[in-house]
Amino acid sequence: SKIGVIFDLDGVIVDTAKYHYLAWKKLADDLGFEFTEEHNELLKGVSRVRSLEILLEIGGISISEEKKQEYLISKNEDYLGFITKMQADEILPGASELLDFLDKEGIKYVLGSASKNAPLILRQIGLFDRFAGIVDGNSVSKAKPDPEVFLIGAEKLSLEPNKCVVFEDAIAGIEAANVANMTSVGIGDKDTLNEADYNFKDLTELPQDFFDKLMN
Ligand code: B16
Ligand code: MG
Repeated sequence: SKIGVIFDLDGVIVDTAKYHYLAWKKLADDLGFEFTEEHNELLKGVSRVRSLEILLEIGGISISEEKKQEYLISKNEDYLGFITKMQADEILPGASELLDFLDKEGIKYVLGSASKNAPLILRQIGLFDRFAGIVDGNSVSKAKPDPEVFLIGAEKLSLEPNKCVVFEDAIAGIEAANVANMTSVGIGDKDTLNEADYNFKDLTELPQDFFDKLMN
């Protein structure tokens, strides 16, 4: 029977985590504490507001709501400085090939990302028009691991959740897909993403017949 695919953005289609890191690190520098790449792992798949809270916890800093709003704006401005320079050559290995394959097979796909900048990033890399729908940080009220983002994705695909296959690089995203009763595919470290139904190091590792058995 018919299936559909929901793609996470950061960590699956592009590596924007490195730009988030640079922008958050600048804020940490300004606030006078160290923010490492290891710390940055904690922010993957997490919303912008939650990311700031985690960052401030790491620095042991407590600030007013007003200051928080100010930092959220300045971090995003710095981040935009990086992503407005992104181009198609930043699409991660295997992603374009997979979209081509899905098009050929007539399998529809939507985006399911926590990022409010997702439409901009997809335009930068030339993939915006390929998706049957975009669900991003602007369209949800509850962040992953809440399944909301993927359940809206299923609606956009006009499919039942158990007919949806989610590609995710973050633990919170795999959790969200599992709670939604979807097939979860972990992209990245399989020990970290051990709750996923399937694991692949990256999208180039996906076997040709991967979708065949899911369609029965
Ligand atoms: P923004 P994804 C997530 O993207 C990132 O992994 C996460 O680090 C970021 O905080 C979040 O988007 C929000 O991004 O500040 O652009 O709204 O993995 O869900 O595609
Ligand atoms: Mg991600």
